[in-house]
Amino acid sequence: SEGLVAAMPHNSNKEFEHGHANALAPMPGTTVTPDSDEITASTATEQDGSTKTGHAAPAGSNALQASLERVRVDASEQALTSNQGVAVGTNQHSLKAGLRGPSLLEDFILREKITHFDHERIPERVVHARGSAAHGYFEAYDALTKYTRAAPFAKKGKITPVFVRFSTVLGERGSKDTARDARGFAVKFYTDEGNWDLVGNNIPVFFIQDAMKFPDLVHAAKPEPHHGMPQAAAAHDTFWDFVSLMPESTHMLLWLMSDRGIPRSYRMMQGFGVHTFRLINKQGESIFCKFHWKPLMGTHSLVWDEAVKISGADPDFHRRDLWEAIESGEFPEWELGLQLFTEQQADAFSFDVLDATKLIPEELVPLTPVGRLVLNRNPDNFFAETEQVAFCTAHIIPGIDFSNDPLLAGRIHSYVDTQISRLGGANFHEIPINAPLASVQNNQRDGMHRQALHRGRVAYEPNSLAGGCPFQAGASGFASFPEPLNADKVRGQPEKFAEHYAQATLFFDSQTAVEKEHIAAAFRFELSMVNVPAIRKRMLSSLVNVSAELAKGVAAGLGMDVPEAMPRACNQPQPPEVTLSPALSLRALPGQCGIRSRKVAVLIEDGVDHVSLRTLYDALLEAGAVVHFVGPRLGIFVGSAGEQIEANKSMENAPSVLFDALLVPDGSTAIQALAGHGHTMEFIKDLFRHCKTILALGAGQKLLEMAGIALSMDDDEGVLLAEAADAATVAAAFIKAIAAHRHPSIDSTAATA
Ligand code: HDE
Repeated sequence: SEGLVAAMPHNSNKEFEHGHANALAPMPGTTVTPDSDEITASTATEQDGSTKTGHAAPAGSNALQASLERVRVDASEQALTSNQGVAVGTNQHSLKAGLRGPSLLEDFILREKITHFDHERIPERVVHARGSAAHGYFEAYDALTKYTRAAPFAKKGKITPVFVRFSTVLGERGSKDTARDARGFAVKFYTDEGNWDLVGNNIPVFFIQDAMKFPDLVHAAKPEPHHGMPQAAAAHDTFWDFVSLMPESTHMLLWLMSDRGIPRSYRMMQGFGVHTFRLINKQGESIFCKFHWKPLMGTHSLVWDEAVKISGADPDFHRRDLWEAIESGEFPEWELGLQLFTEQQADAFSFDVLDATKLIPEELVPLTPVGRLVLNRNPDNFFAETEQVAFCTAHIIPGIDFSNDPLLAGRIHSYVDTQISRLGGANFHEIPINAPLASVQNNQRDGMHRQALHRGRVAYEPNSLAGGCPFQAGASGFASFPEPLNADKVRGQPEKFAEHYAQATLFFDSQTAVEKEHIAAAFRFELSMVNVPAIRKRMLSSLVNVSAELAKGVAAGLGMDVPEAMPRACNQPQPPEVTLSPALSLRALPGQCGIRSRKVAVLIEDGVDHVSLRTLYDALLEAGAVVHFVGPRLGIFVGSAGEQIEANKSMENAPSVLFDALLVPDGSTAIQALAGHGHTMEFIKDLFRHCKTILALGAGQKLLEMAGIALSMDDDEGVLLAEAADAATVAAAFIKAIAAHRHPSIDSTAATA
């Protein structure tokens, strides 16, 4: 009979990476077809529509692909050459005076190769060093011209190419993906009016209110400077010393200690622009705005024990997840929602909208959905694209403007500045991944690594020799909102900035019981890694202001008494408008994506019942899941009626933390054999402990019993039991249970397990 193998679908957009012959050809433009009338801008000096950096992409193809296509390199059927294009005869031996003689200085081929190698590394990002990225597009649901003249929102259905990079914050470039940390969510829109970078995080607030404190925050959070530890972790003295002395960080700490700090996948996180921005329409009218990305797959997280184990089993967990999903045609998608509010509304809020440690509850200003973001193509080259992409908050376009958020002000400077040292000079905008699709014309010249060949003798304005070109765009160019200002020059902050706890309390109170437990457990773990007792105590005294319940829980876990509350900077804050916000709880936002791309492990051994397995396998594939056959070793196993089943994973190379669900098949010989392997019990127990869905068929139920799982739990939605004959009927329940992500009824053990 036909053998069972794990199905590995692939992304037809990337066919050439799966052995397609014409590897150099650009991929078809069907996924992103920019409006041809909107990307036709040519330049004053060149009318030839070439695809040089900064020039218009040919209409009707994927604009972003076309702009990168000119730099794509493919070596198939090519000879090896030096950097000067000289064919290299042998790549094995250096040039020597005699076979046993000294190597010769004239060996330019060796020297070029080694010299280039010596300079392969560039500085990593100061923060957000570790990241993963993908190409895609943004599609506007409708024209948003009432509020903004920004190009991506110009009309219904408008497509704008994007490049999106997700990242951790604290770890170095090679650190693990599943650290407890905030995640970066940076989107570069290649609009036809220039590049717009929306450089956000998966948490809607930040630690500090003023850019002045950013270097202090990062120095405190990064590995301690004397011994360089810990890597990719905030669980150490200097971080907690700093934040316990900076009560404004409390709200962000609550988010970070919640399960949001350990996302299941980049595809399952929200994104936030964090700061208040302005939208400006053609008439020059402005409205305040906050940007929110919501994943279609729902927002899901790991549990701590799982995150710790994944970091050992697969430090690239999130990178691999994103890559594999896109490669298999499961294109992740987010909806962009805006919170739009007027200056008058803002003035009346109990908090200041210029304070990045505060969010605007969705109950106060609901989200207006305006478009969707789809990621549908992996980069060709990690370094050229993911590493060299330069996101800068200063990159905004007509129709969007900054607010006076003092944290944002520092960012507007910092990002451009940091690229200059990271990417080696002021021309980083010419690196293909950073080059706008819109035409670039100005009188800036020269600098390291200049690519553009500016023609003519004019590099100044005003001029008459070049007919005044490039000319000022006037009303169609970027214009800042003319906000009237009449103020003293001071170092200080607005009064409402002094209130630090109301929204931390709102966040905590809005969580479900399980989420609250996880927050307390995370604080307990982090503070248990702090060696100086006074720091722990200070942090606890701050938590008393958030919630007595939380402070009590954390203190008990540390074997400490609850201290006095930390004195507040603001004793009579304005009462908050919202005291409960379900949108802040992960459990309140169900996914809509079923089980597409979810990973299901099937334990196999010789003697498994093939018939029932095939039924479930087909049902799972039909529902879009990725099924892996996990054996005590790789290779072929033989089913009870002689069928062949190939294990593509082993319990050794793929422990159960890497899967979303488990199917234990029927077949008493197989179950007996599985019971004899060292990894089996751990595999099952971890899945159970992490509250994921398990289905055991027939004899497979025995294995659960041996792993200490009480079969009386069979009415629990997370552990399903059935006879092999009922495989077809139980399939739907299994799929529904996997879609629930985790099962709260057994969840409370997870954080502490
Ligand atoms: Fe960043 N941040 N940041 N940040 N940030 C950087 O820029 C900075 C802040 C964020 O995938 C750096 O290119 C300052 C908030 C992301 O390439 C640097 C301040 C938010 C990324 C920098 C902040 C972010 C960065 C390091 C306070 C969420 C990665 C390398 C005033 C809204 C982008 C680089 C990518 C990266 C400075 C605070 C998000 C040093 C000075 C708030 C997603 O310029």
